[in-house]
Amino acid sequence: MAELQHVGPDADLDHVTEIMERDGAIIIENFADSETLAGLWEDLGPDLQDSDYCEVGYDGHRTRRISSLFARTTRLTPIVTQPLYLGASRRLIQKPVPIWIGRSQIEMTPSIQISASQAIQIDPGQGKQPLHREDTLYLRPHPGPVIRMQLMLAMSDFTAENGATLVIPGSHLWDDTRAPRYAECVPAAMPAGSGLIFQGGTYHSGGRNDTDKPRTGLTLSLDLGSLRQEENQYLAVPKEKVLAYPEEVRRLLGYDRCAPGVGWFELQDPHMVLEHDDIDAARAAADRLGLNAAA
Ligand SMILES: O=C(O)CCC(=O)C(=O)O
Ligand SMILES: [Fe+2]
Repeated sequence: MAELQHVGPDADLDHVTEIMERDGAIIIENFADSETLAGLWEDLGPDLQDSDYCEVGYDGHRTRRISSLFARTTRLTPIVTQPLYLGASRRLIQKPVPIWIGRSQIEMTPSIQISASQAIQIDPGQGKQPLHREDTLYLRPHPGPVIRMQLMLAMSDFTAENGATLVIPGSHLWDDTRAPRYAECVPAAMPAGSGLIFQGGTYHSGGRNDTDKPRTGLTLSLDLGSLRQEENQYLAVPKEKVLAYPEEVRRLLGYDRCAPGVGWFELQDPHMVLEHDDIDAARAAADRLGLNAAA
């Protein structure tokens, strides 16, 4: 049975990208520092505690889930911009595409965006989740281009006994006729603060918790910028919360255009709505910066 490779946060991006291409998954140890992790517990722990068990069996009747994470905490910048996660995601998703505009052939590189966010607490007694692919959501054939990169950050230790995410290494390369089986899974056992990164096409599921303590993870997805975001970030994160993040994260939250032009507002770069109160000011600022030519 293939094992999941573990690397440290200083691993070489080429090396991590090669493993992601081969195995479809990797564990980055010390993904989050202890201060960030403690802050996430402070902001999200009480909300998780107050939430009810999920109603849908697939989500887990002994599982608590909270979403809209970018509104519940402002501490996700080092998580979503972690260089190996964002770096490998950019390399695998943002492949240049040759296009013709009239008689000129040019290459355009799509953007990347945050798609969904959840904290997931699997309580004692929760059974295994059905195996699935995250990118099934977009009903694309497999194998195919990488359109999603998922992160599962261990907020508590993940073990084979307490419901560590189950992963089938290499399954991102399978076609759609092959069914996933639990016998092929390996548990993403990792200490709190580690991050499991996996491709959207990699089969995985939540594991069974046979212990007497909950297992808590935080999951985020980065998707190809021209797809609709799984979680509606414009509804999930109020503008004042978006403004608490740096421009790189605001753009990842969807205030950006994907080349050649998906996501514009008033023919403008939508990030302008975060900088100016009215569209005329945004238009003037965009003109000054020459941004309108670059749709
Ligand atoms: O909680 C986990 O380990 C995985 C959950 C999952 O894959 C999902 O809900 O899509
Ligand atoms: Fe999943």
